[in-house]
Amino acid sequence: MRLSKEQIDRYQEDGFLLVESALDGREVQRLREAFRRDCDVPGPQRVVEDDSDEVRAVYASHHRQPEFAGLLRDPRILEPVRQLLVDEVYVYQFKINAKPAFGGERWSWHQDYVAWRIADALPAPHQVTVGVFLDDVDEFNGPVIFVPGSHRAGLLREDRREGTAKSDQHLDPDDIALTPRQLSALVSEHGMVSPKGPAGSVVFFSPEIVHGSALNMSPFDRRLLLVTYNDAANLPSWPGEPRPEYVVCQDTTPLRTLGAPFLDTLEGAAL
Ligand code: HL5
Ligand code: SIN
Ligand code: MN
Repeated sequence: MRLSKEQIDRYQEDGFLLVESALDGREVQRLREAFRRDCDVPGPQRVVEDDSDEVRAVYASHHRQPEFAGLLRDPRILEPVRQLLVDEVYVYQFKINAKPAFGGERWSWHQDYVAWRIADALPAPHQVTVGVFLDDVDEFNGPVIFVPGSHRAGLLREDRREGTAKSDQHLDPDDIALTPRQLSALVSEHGMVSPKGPAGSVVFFSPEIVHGSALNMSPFDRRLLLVTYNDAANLPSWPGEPRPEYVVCQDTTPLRTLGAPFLDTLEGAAL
């Protein structure tokens, strides 16, 4: 899949771009099964909600489940990323936010690049994140809300909240949340948009765009897979120990695109 010039222009203008139904139902089914398996793997990569033992997020599933390892090299995902960013990219971070029915909590308003600058001294915001809808997303199950154009507002916060961090390793958006005053100003200028669509839809977004999402009180899960690609010439320059491999991938070898959709490649390999 190649993006048109119009789609690229829209991404540059708005800071995000939705492509509906990029993956089909069978593919989504396989990704859900892989996620279910991965939720049973104990370890620090599995993050639970504050007030329950429901899974909030799982990191680095592509290291354990071949479906995800394939998906991130799928031409429908990796080719657009190269068009939007640069030819040589690798996966910086991979996570799945579970947001289950009747309990998935909110994700506070934030800019992703703020986290990566603080935690990894990532030199520049040369990333693209791809969100893959593992469920139908509507206004009820806690869609991600973007402030279109806010990726051009610069870095809106430089530090993380002291003393109340949920984890030593990953940052929760709560740790770098923007203030109500900042949000009000941005939203009065730009408004808000929440891309919705069937499972298998894909949203590309900028590391600087302001985004967040409300809790899910609907009877429908909203599992969202998020792959962040980084420019291979923009490596973290943190002077100390890097964060663990599950939060920030250390393999910075530029990725090669698969010649076919990921399931074909997976099934071909199994023959
Ligand atoms: N959890 C990420 C990290 O790198 C940061 C968040 O949505 C991305 C803010 O620790
Ligand atoms: C969410 O899952 O709603 C939050 C996504 C993100 O912060 O990237
Ligand atoms: Mn985010």
